[in-house]
Amino acid sequence: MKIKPYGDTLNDGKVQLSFTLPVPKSAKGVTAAKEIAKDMGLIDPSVVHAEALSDNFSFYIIYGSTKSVIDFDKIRVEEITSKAMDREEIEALIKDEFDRNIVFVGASTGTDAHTVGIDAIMNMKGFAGHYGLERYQGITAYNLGSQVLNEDFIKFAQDKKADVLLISQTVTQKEVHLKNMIELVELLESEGLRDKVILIAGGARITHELAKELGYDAGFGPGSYAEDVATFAITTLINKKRGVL
Ligand code: B12
Repeated sequence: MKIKPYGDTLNDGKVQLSFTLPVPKSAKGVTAAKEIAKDMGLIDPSVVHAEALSDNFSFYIIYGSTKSVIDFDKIRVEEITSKAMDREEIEALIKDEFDRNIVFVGASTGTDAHTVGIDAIMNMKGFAGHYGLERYQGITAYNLGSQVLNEDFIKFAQDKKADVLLISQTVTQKEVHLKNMIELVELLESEGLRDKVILIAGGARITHELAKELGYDAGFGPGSYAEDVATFAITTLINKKRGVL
């Protein structure tokens, strides 16, 4: 199936684009923004919003049409397709399958100061009506907060005999998340720990596909909740125990 973006009528190719230019807001700035959009291949771009950010910077929103069409059927992505269990089902599964608590250790690692994402997954009160892992019977959850160095994270996880490691990465500027995520995998491998844990990453710009590429077991993006993560982690642990993985 061939698809293209649309705004008003199907296949009209309408897209919206926004960017900042390092020039004052002016008629010349608006024309420059339009020229850039044309140069990017937009047909009939129009600047629908222009705003001064400061004396020397201005912000533009542009509408236009794109010629781009893609074959949706040819797209292949790795995604987690299994349906998440609810908290009670997960708790019952842990009780049936393990005679101990499953230990999750999580943090926003490296220099990343964002805690809201990892808190949403781990905190007792949870997020958007979904309780966090701390609430689950059969799970011991340690949330180390933010700006936790990979070395310290691993040391803590080792001390607690963690089964599941949860990494949150929000800042992606200059690909700092990639460097940090790769470093963690390398450190785990050098300690001989990589295969002993389930390694899961999450964050606004993390996808399952990216996480897999970087050597993680799974990745979760916006709109994920504790039960998604717990379902994946517990079923993977059970499969490992049974030698299925
Ligand atoms: C709040 C916030 C802050 C707060 C953070 C407070 C705190 N205690 O967390 C403060 C003010 C400290 C802050 C600082 C900075 N911020 Co800030 N911040 C935000 C903001 C407004 C909201 C982020 C948030 O809380 N989202 C809500 C949570 C619930 O969503 P989430 O993180 O996506 O989490 C969900 C999923 O992704 C997933 N998930 C997340 N983590 C994990 C982990 C696991 C294991 C799993 C399974 C799932 C999972 O589950 C969650 C629930 O569904 C965003 C903009 C925005 N509107 O998104 C900018 C934003 C993230 N910040 C940004 C930036 C640049 C910064 C700074 C670098 C700014 C600066 N120059 O100083 C600093 C960071 C410094 C540093 N060293 O990290 C940029 C990041 C751009 C980029 N991609 O790199 C954003 C996008 C703003 C922007 N548009 O520029 N920020």
